[in-house]
Amino acid sequence: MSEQDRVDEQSKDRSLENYRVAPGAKLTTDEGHPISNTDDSLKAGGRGPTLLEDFHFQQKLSAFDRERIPERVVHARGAGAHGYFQPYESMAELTKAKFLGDPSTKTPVFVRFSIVVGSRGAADAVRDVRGFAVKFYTEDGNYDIVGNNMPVFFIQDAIKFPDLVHAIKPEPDNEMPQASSAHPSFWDFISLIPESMHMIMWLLSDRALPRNFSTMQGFGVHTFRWVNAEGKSHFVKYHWKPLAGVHSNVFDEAQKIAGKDPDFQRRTLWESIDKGIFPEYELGVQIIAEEDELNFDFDILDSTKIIPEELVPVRPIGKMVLNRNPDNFFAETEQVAYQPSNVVPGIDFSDDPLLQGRLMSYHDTQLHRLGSPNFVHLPINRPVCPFSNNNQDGRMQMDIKTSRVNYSPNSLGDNLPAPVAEADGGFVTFPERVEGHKIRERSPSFGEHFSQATLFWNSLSTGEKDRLVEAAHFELGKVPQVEVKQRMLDRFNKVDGELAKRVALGLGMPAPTEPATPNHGQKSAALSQENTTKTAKGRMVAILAADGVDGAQIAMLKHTLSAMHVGSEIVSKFGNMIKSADGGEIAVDKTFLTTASVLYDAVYVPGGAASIEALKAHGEALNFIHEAYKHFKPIAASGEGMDLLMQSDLKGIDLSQKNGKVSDELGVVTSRDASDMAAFATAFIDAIKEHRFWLRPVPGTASVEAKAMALNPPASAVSA
Ligand code: HDE
Repeated sequence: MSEQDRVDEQSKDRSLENYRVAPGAKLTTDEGHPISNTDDSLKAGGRGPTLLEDFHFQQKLSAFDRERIPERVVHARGAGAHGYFQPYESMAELTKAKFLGDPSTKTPVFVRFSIVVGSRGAADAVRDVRGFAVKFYTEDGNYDIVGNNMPVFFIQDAIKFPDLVHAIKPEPDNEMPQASSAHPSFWDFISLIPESMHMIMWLLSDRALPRNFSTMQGFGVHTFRWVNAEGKSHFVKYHWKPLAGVHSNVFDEAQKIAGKDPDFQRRTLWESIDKGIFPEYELGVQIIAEEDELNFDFDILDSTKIIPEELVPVRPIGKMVLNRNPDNFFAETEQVAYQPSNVVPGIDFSDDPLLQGRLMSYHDTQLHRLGSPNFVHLPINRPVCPFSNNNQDGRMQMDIKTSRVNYSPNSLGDNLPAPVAEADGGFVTFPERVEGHKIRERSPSFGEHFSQATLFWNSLSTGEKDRLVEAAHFELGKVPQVEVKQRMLDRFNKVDGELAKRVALGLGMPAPTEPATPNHGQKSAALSQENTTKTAKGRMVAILAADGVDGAQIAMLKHTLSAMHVGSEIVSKFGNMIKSADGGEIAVDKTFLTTASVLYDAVYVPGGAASIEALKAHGEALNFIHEAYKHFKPIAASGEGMDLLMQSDLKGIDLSQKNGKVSDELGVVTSRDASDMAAFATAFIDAIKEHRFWLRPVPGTASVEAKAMALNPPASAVSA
């Protein structure tokens, strides 16, 4: 292929088909009138006024004027994907839900991932809770699990939700800050709501900075109910576990991603599906017998509590695969309407007061957002099974009903549509026995707020703890009011005394004088992300290169990477092509200007003396490697590539003595002697599987500061 052909090939838009409508499509009005000119409005003379009779102009502009619908009050920014769910085995023993009853059933799903606080145009990578909403299109109607990426919530009763959301959203006078909880009103509210403390630990942790949607867990949060064909009920909690492992960004990286590519998470979701690397999640359940409802030292109806996996193990029951991107963002991702009240026979609710409130709020919000009860029949919300009832008319009725019978009972239409008896599969609410006085109060069983926050803290690794403390320094550091910070320090002191001291240190405040609540010392392994699946699949590697690069080394590494479903891109100073040392040509995917280190999971520097000399001259290449190192990412270099690493300030790693075939020190994989590229590639893949190397002594990170503090604690860190 000639150079010109290559340039043409590269500049050709590979997704051109996506720009085309139906073959031979002709321009018409919405009513189908053929239109001869859509570029000039109808005027009285070339320089005259526009005429009112221009129906095409009117329709085009008035349709445009109405293109926006109210964004979601929360979870406004999201990204969707289609896929399917398939159970591993029949769950019929526990639920009569048909989509869980047969391992050969593949149920179509539409998933929407979201951030909570930011508006529709916010950046993806911000510190926030993520929504994880799944709509199953089952043969018994739609079932929605509208969950989050954290297993608990801030509040116990839905009546507090507007207060929480007002407090966390931008402040009302100046609408700042966007997509951030780091402002006074949020921390003021939180410092007055002790039940939020467990969730706050999750929000300050790495969980609030997921790397991608494909590497975050999902949780149903509430306790739900499953009912089997015999009418026996069990309580159930849902867990989505990503098969790509659970991974997060570090805060510095997340902030940079928010600027370099605000669409990072929706882009990686889209691109990985496009490339056939489908995000996969295992659905797991914790099953609790009805008789055990009251046998825990917390209330299973309290959404600020988890059920530790040591008490009730998570049983994997099936797999969800996301394998198709939406065709149209508005029609699908924006108009999809999830409702926790969408359940199928075999699934029911618990009395969790947070869930009970949601059962009303989502339907109400869809009526407002989408404007009519007929939102249910928009293509993305429409059930795939037949549906019929006597609901009538309303804005945008999408069906033309032909029967004159629109009431029940009726004799003229054989009393159809006929109610379905329970024995024939009709939904019947579980006949839970309920009694009580009408009171506005909270059960005493909802009264303990700190022990699971402590459990979470105890379960984190040293690095995870460091980053949580750093997050608290940042968040509370944005709060000028000393009394708010003081109240938060008192709360942290109820979680763990050391935690309170470390947070106080960063705020420059005295540690609480009250004795800390004694730490119960319990841990739960499932709460740390470090115990996650290790895989390289789906990761993206930047290959830094310039003219004179060793093309054979690149080819060899790329071969191994793609065999492991790891993507790679050539990053260089200028676009288009570079020449390899042997005279070949290599296409450049991105330049140092159009991409950044934070957008990759790992970096590779191939050999080639001229390439390395050129890269050394660009501060961008050194900065690229330095950032990857600072963000604990795998870095590899072969041959002369090592010389670039040696200039990149990789603190704590001495490469000068490494002259052999393969060495791996804290995720820096090198091979000065590049004769065994296969072994080198394998070592690099192993490093990529780890995702991050937290033990690197990176200056400026809390772990290094914590060590310094342990040696020489400043006076303010010591409680009186
Ligand atoms: Fe939501 N929530 N929420 N929420 N929520 C909404 O519904 C609400 C809560 C969650 O991708 C809204 O369609 C109340 C917990 C997700 O379209 C609204 C309460 C959990 C999504 C609403 C909660 C969630 C929403 C806004 C307190 C995890 C996005 C737009 C009881 C289990 C769904 C909309 C999507 C969206 C109300 C708390 C998850 C206003 C009243 C707990 C994933 O109806």
